[in-house]
Amino acid sequence: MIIYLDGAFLPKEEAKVSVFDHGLLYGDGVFEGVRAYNGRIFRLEEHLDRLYDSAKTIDLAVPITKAEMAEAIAETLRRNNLRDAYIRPIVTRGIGDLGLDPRKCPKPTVIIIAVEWGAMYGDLYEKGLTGVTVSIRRNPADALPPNVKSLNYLNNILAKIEANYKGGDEAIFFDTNGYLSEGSGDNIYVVKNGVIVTPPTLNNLRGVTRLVVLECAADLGITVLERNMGYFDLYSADEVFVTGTAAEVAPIVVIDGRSIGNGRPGPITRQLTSAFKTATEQSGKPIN
Ligand code: PXG
Repeated sequence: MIIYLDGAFLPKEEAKVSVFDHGLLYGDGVFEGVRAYNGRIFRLEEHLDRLYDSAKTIDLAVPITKAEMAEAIAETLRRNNLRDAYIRPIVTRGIGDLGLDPRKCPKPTVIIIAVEWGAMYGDLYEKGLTGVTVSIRRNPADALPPNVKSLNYLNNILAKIEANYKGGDEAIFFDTNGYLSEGSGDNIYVVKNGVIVTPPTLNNLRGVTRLVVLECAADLGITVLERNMGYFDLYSADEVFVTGTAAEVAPIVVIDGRSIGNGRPGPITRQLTSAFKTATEQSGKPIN
């Protein structure tokens, strides 16, 4: 496995970061999760825009341009002979001292990891996932905005731990106002009477998959509403599904022990799963 690290392509064993890197010491940095399907990088531009916007928000100057990052990602895939992959670009604050002041970190660290990747949930796409609402709230936008895809994912990890203990496949977050937010690593949607409803993106991550799925819904003539929702909307839904680069489009058929709709993946979720698959097959930036 070859890793990109600060302009060099290194074997995994040699790709090492300092213990003084603030990415490690403070979770000070940003990342992305990108997929390549059949030799093409899916929605790379949107992922890079979000990476650089996340960095801008935390006042981190990415030391290479978006075009250079795009080429480094493609080259990482080439050097690893990957055509279907999950790609993890990371930019950390870089090496500093044990204080948290980022002014002590002159040079951000840039890392790109790429691994072979198939479906995340395996046969669960057919069966559907179980979701559990968690007591821990999504971090509010006026604290650490969920739209910053930062290296500090403890909020999400705590939600995942709670879901693990409660025996669910995915954690479902509410925000500090009691509004439905998102999953631990995916955006959430409720289908009711043929209409898709999804939360606005202040209290969750503006997912790239979300963007694509909303385009697919428009193409299919399905109405999508963005509005705040609560427990009522979730438990009384006809269908619930989540979307993400890793999860793609995944049905949730049980939440907190209650069956959603008839307890099986619903027709709108299935249509979107299929439309999304077509999108991944028909678009993307060629690696070569
Ligand atoms: N919300 C959060 C909190 C995420 O981390 C999404 C939504 C979906 O965004 P995209 O752009 O991928 O459609 C994510 C995705 C995982 C994992 O293991 C997921 C993400 C990052 C790291 C790991 O499921 N991000």
